[in-house]
Amino acid sequence: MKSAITLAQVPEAKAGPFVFHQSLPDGFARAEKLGFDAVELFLPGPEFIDPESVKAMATEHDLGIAAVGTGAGMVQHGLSLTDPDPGRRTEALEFVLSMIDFGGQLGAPAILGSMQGKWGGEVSRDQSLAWLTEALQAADECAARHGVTFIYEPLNRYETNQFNQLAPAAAYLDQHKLDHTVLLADLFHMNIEEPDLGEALRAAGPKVGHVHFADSNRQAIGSGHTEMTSVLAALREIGYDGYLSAEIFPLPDPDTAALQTIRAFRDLIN
Ligand code: LER
Ligand code: MN
Repeated sequence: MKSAITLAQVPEAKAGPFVFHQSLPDGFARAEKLGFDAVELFLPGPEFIDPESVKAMATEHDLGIAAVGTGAGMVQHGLSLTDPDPGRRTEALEFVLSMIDFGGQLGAPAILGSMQGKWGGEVSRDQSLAWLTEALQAADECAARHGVTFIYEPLNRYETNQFNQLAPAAAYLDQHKLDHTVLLADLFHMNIEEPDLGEALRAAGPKVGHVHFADSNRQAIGSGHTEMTSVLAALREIGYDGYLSAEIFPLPDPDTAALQTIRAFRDLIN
């Protein structure tokens, strides 16, 4: 397993669960100094920076790009793949596909989190799932063309009502033959939704393609009450060899949160 830390460049996400909000060169330098393997990027969109410049920073600092988020489409533009307005759905899908293209040029997968939206009001669960499936099929194909995966993230009940747990999401991906789409096991969301974190990881097995490494309070591992030994045992059991990426609040400050994360990672991995 490999370590990663989040770098965000979205002003609307200043209060969100991302560690470094400094400039990208500064964030890459801090990640390298602390010994992380990679960074996960949360950017306003694909025009924010040329992928070649990101590649140059990654090479300079000997860091991988673990993944790129798509949540700016929601936090900056209010876009959702399950919006009742067809024009807004198209805009949302174009944004997601453009981030898959961006990540693809870096060999990195894109993540679908908040832009999956939710159903309710005039939109039935079936209708919403049909729209989500259509979008995921396009995203799955686009990721496959780039030779990367697409990452779907079940979120806790306060953020979505599409999928809140790993096992039903894994069955749904299978049912729709979304073979290039993997699941994001965000330990913070799982702490709210899964009766047993280890069991949930074992149930999703090979579908687990990315992990958000966060304690129960969404702070650095060691700050809350999530029991990590059994989580690591389950990840090892399913043969997980991807990233443990710290999508956490920068508390008490970004450097301390990052340092605590890398120490926890090393303690757990060794
Ligand atoms: C995104 O990775 C995530 O976990 C969401 O909670 C962000 O809204
Ligand atoms: Mn997450």
